[in-house]
Amino acid sequence: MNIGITCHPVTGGSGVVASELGIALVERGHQVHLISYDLPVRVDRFMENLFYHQVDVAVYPLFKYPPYTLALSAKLAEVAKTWHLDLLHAHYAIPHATCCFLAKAMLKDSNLKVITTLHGTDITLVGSEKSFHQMTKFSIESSDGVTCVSDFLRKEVCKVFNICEEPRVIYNFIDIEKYKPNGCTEFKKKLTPRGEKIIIHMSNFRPLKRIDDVIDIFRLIRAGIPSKLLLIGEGPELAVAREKVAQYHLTDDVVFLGNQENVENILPIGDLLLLPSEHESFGLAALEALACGVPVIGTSQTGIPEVVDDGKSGFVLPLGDTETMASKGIELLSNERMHREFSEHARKSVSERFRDDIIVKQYEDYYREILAKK
Ligand code: GMT
Repeated sequence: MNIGITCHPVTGGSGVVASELGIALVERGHQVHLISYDLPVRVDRFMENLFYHQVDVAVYPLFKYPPYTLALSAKLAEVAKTWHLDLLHAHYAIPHATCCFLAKAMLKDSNLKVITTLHGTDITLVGSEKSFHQMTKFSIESSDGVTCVSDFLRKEVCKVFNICEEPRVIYNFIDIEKYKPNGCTEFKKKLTPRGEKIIIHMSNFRPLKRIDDVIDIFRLIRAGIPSKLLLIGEGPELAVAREKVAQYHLTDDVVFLGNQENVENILPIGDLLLLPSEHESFGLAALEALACGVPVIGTSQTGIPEVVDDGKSGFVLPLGDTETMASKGIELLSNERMHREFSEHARKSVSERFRDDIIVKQYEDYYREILAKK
């Protein structure tokens, strides 16, 4: 198939999924065209059938805001026509599903299909906002096919937009050869000279990630068991985190790593990942940690319970219950046998349910199903 993919190219789960899907599809013999304003994250090598088309927005004094969505729509139509694309795959509803709809409308007589993958905040935050609600609903309903990255998100789409039949759940996926446990590295030895435990949080540091909770949980765990906290990522809450770490006198035990390209080299040194989010449709960070054999503590009112097996590969607990999260963390970190069992189960369940070859095939099958529709 000839496939066009458009996504938010910056660091963030939806961009990661979009580009890794593009690469995996090329490896399976398809031709993929990535279309965005920047090269999407994790596209780190040349591949013969992987193309990147940059969207440039013309500046004109009349435009207070550069019309990126119009430029993207025009580029999508141009690429679809020139390269005879079979379908456009939009990741994240706004603005991508809308732009794909426009591109298709511009190519009146083509058989081009549009598939939209909903990732989470496009529904739970952006799409729920009044000013975007109608446009998001319209764009989802105008797509030829719609997928959600979890059943939790599918139910949200039903609740928020009253679109209940259409979306197909296709989970996010992982390359288990890249994300794997690799024992104790030099970095770990240096970081934990007294054999402290390593706790990790990885996100884009937005308010919904509840960084305050991460630090509270860590403070309580550290009081019971010597440990260090590694914070991976950047975002608006980072300054708040630094302040709180200083206020609790935790500076020596918290390491701010910023954005990291190759998290598969860092995650395996962790003993536990914390993801106490308020909203989380899936939790790609949790999946990446589990594949590395790192148990996860996350929140129950999200899609995380579909990824983390409660009591087997981690714990899913109510939002804001930092005390229970900390006590479960201490229980896990102080019981070697329990930790080993959780770690083994994490790796096993991820490879059985979220391995890239299993999930990418589901996308291929779904593409074919949509292409076969009149
Ligand atoms: O987590 C974020 O804020 C980034 C966001 C995105 O769109 O890039 O992530 C969403 O999509 C990821 C990939 O499907 C999911 O793993 C995340 O759970 C989801 N984030 C939220 O629902 C908050």
